[in-house]
Amino acid sequence: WESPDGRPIRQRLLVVANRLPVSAVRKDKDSWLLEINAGGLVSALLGVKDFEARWIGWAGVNVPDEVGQKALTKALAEKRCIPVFLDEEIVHQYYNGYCNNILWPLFHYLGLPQEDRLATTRSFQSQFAAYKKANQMFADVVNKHYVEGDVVWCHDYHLMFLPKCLKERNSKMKVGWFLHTPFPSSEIHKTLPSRSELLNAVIAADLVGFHTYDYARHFVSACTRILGIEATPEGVEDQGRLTRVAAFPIGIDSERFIRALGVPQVQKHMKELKERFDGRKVMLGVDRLDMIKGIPQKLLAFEKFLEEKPSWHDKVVLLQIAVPTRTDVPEYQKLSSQVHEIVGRINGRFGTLTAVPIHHLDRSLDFQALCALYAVTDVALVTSLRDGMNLVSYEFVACQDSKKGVLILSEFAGAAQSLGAGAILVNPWNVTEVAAAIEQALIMPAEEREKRHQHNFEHVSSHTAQQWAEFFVSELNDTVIEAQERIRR
Ligand code: ADQ
Repeated sequence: WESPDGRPIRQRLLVVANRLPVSAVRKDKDSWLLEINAGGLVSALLGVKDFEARWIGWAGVNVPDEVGQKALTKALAEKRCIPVFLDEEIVHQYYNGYCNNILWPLFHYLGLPQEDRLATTRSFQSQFAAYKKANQMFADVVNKHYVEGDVVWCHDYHLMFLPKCLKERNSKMKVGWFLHTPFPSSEIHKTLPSRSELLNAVIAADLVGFHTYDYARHFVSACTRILGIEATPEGVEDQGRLTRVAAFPIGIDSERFIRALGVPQVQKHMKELKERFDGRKVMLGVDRLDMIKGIPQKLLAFEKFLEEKPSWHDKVVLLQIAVPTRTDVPEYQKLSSQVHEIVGRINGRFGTLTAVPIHHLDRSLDFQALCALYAVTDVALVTSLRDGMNLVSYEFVACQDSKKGVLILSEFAGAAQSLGAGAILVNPWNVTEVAAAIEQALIMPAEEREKRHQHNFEHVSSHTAQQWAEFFVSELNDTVIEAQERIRR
């Protein structure tokens, strides 16, 4: 194996995630249009030194025919991606059902869905069966492409069963698993009907990683309390076999954001935004439209601030960019209506004929527009009710080196543990506290802003996505070597 620049490759890295980092659009029977979704994870993994990464995952489209599957596989191979084909029923039960309707809300402390709690457990059981089946399908693809010595890195709550499927077939495979969401308190995890099976499947991995030490601690507690196995200083031990459990806080490719600010198109955007909002302080929210992001709570806090501080009415604007997700799910449709209703009410109450206090956009922004927005913002508002890390807070900090704006950050986002000293930390459920934080941020003296920003900027630029990935992979290698040495002793 050689890297694209001809260097010899020590090891191959198989990255297994539910979704491949590409969008695939079918052009005709046997041709596809592919676009790589540039994001933190992609650039982190592409940049991992001495490894060649391949992705294995679902392309996000249903391809029922063999001709289409063959053509897509071939096109993806050029992007170093390998598809797992899931049919509509599996996607419905595994992805929409077990992953997004059960695990996602549970891991964010929103509980299990009512109907599953009350009604028969039939739908829960069939969704869990589909989850296991889908994980086995991912394992089959990994096994097909695995070469001895490869490192296999499984990602997120969609693939908690995968480590077990892989190790059952090949106990020597180096398997790591990383969770991008929080891992909740063991008291929450305990409510899940398949609690033990899932934990047992995860600890089949050699290394299990989380964004924060707290999530790792919750996971270890769940293992000791639910499975009755031993906690050790390194992780958990079951019948003499150690699974290492540790925190690996993710970062971003900060250089990519900093570089973008120098691009003429971005500077043009910035100039337009500055002119558009001249004389007003700009506050910004960038979130996926998801209950965990606390968008209604953020809007209520802003409303309270405007209610209590009338002198600010025409001096501040909140730009809330919320990309819709899971739009076919009734709970998400309800959230969207609720957000629109609150925005309408606030703009009706505090707007004038020429200006409104909130600009709410229901869509994604391209990278350059996003960087320009981050750069002209005075105060960023991240009020997640729970969030594994929250990369928006990192991206904002990366783009603020000249403005030195203020970050208001939920204490329930993983990022609070790394950016807490520079941000104003808030409890997003406490609307009065967030309203007070908005005022504190808007009037903060330049010297304090600079000090806080410096703290955060140093963190964001020195804890990058690439380092995160390299650290995880090297720890996985070391963990396996240590385990082999222990066995030999
Ligand atoms: P997400 O829940 O997606 O990720 P986050 O970490 O904030 O949350 O990342 C969102 C990404 O989407 C950011 O890169 C942001 O720029 C982009 N984005 C969001 N809204 C956008 C918009 N309107 N237009 C354009 N881009 C937008 C999950 C977990 C997080 C964890 C990450 C990484 O829920 O807690 O930090 O994975 O592990």
